[in-house]
Amino acid sequence: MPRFARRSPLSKSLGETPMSRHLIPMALLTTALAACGTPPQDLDLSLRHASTQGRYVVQMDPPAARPAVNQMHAWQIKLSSPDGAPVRNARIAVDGGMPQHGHGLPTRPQVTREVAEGTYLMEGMKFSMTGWWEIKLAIQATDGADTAVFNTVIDPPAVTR
Ligand SMILES: [Cu+2]
Repeated sequence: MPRFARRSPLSKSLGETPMSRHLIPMALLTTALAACGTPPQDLDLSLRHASTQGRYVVQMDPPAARPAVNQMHAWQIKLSSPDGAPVRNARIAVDGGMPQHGHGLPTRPQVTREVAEGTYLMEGMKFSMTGWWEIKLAIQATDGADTAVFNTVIDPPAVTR
């Protein structure tokens, strides 16, 4: 039991040593929290770009309603060749996480089917907190293996009355 545990709240509020011992950790914690919630200014938020090695053009279509924290939702992925032809029969694996927090996705999203030529359904997506998330795709298709990374920022819910 820490020795100051028996002291009255009054003696703590007078700024005696036991209280001031907490000041430095609290300051560090505050700084860490501020850094957590701020995505980099130059983050590429484009939802359509070439895959890492340029084999494909990948377009991510988010759900019509902005994904809210802790809500399962689905995206569509449109895969085409650099000249714009839909890429059929691809296998796409999904990974991701929060680079600033060092954790992955809370679920294991799957690309379940090709809903139209070159358009794939990614189900089981969930963001468990606000902030910067990376979505990483590993693509296997006729023109070879490639990867693509997208960034998305989940905003805190709007204040409502
Ligand atoms: Cu996080």
